[in-house]
Amino acid sequence: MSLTKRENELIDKMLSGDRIALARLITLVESRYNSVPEILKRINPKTGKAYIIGITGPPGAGKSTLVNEQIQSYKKDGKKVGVIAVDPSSPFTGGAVLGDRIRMQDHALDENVFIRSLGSRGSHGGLSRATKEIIKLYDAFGIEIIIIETVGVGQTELDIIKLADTVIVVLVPESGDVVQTLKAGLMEIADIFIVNKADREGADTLSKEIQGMVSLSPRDSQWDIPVLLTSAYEKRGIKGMLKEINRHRSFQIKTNLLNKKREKRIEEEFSQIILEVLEHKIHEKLDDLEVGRVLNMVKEGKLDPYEAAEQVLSRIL
Ligand SMILES: Nc1nc2c(ncn2[C@@H]2O[C@H](COP(=O)(O)OP(=O)(O)O)[C@@H](O)[C@H]2O)c(=O)[nH]1
Ligand SMILES: [Mg+2]
Repeated sequence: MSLTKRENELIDKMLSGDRIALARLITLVESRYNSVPEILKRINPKTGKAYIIGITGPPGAGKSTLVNEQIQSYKKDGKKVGVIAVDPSSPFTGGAVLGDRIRMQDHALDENVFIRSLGSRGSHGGLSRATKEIIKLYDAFGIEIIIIETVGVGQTELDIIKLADTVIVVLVPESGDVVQTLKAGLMEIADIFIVNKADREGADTLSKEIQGMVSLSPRDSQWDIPVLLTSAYEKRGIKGMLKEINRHRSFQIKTNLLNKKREKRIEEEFSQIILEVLEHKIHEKLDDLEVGRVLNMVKEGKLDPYEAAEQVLSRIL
């Protein structure tokens, strides 16, 4: 399938710096539009330059507030920055998505700042896929720093390590038992720990606890995971955070870790593309092969499922 003239024009516009074209393409990607693979294929040569920062932690930890401060700072340096806020909380109950939008709207009219919130609704095959694709669009657009904010528990939170070059885990004094939090897998993914809301009681203790865990945990690189105290609210500790992000970036360049991470990502992407194409082709064939008829025979007990699957597969492969 090739792109239509209109689709090609939209991509041309985006590549020449048109923000509206970028927003349209993101919408297409989010809606799992048919031409997405072709779009990504066309923009691929323009990608690979952006630095990707992941920021994760419990809801309410102050991630968006911290991201806001980061944006301000990158803006001052004249850098283009793109944010993807992956927020699975429903807009009907949580209000966090709306909150993010309102606060980040300070930058909405800024030429060099782009913000997109992603809900989990209708995400077919996970948030990470749409996130990955939006990263590519941002990257091709010429955005130098991409920040992904994820919230919640489980896979989305941990998946960030596959996408981000630097992972920041934000905790707060009230996030409860530190051991529990770290058991959730956050220990393994953090390149930088932040204890936010340092203006509140308990921040020092938490920071020491994390420090203790960090020093005990086995490490496979020479990177010393910093534990930083910030108060996003009072704009304290922001410079330190940015400095550590830069230090981590330099460390990874010096030790070739950044290249290794990117190669790994390409590897995963490559096998994912193959699997997707195969899956698609198999589904097409299955429709042709009257699988329903074979399935009915299994249901009626005339054929066992293994034999049935073998029969069908032998006609595909
Ligand atoms: N006291 C205090 N409140 C903060 C700080 N950072 C953020 N907040 C507040 O915590 C709430 C949640 O912040 P938000 O950035 O939306 O958290 P997120 O869910 O992690 O993105 C908001 O009301 C913020 O104003 C901080 O350093 N200190
Ligand atoms: Mg948020």
